[in-house]
Amino acid sequence: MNETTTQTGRILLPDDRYLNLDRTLVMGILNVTPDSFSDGGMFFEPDQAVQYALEMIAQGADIIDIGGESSRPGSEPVEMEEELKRVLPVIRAVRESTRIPISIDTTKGEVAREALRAGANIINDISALRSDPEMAEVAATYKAPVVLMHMLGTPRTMQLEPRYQDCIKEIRQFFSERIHHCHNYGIDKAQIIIDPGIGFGKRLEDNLEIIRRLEDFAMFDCPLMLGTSRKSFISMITKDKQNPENRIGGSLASAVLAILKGINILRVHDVAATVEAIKVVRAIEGTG
Ligand code: PT1
Repeated sequence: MNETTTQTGRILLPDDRYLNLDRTLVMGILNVTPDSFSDGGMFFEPDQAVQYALEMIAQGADIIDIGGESSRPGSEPVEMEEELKRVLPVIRAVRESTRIPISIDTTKGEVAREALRAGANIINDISALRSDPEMAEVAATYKAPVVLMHMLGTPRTMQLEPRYQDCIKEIRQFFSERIHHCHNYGIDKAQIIIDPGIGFGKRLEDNLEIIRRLEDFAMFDCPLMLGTSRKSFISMITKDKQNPENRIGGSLASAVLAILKGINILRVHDVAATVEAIKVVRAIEGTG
């Protein structure tokens, strides 16, 4: 379909369903963190969270990404008990009312395990299985697809002084090493999604180069995911005075570039707008 980036085929879920990769999939963000009112909403009440998930599904979301630990620049880690308390009721409630594939955004093996038991289907680990030595085992045991995201440092410190000799090359080496790690734990190559980690220990120029050169991650034959939605690099360009609500146009521009390059999964706040963009791009390309 596209001559550039990514994978066709499918991602197999633990319940034997699959995600078809013949078009760009939209992952809607459902944050259950106290600092998230401007970043996907503040959804502590399971009822409200389900409501919001259903809205995103109605707008065409293919996956709902549920996370209880913020990973924005400067954010502090959350205790496991607190994280479990935030995400489990929401996962259960979303699963009770829909069959939508759910990803759990966590770096903790125990949180991933409990989330999968509660009805989640995919592990989204911003540390790419480095934070918790048990995470690979959990993924292998449950045969859950895993998102391996690149991050330089930790959320608390990652934006203090990020530096690369060659950003793309270093991220590629990182993916090679992490895919090898997965292989050692018996995680099937077809279950691995890679994500270069926009905003995670990256300067503006690094973020832009990653999006410009998404094709350079096609060599792994893994589905490629990207999260640019409402991130601060957009404000650095548009000078929108750091108001995330003003980042929608910039977010959509970056999404369209990624769609043109054949990105497999986009992680976004603005599901309706992104789904429309995908449809229009496909129509223009003659693939819709
Ligand atoms: C992402 C992602 C994620 N982003 C995956 N998971 C966040 N796989 C959480 C900023 O610069 O891109 N991929 N989970 C959110 N993290 C950030 C990072 C939010 C940076 C905001 C910024 O504003």
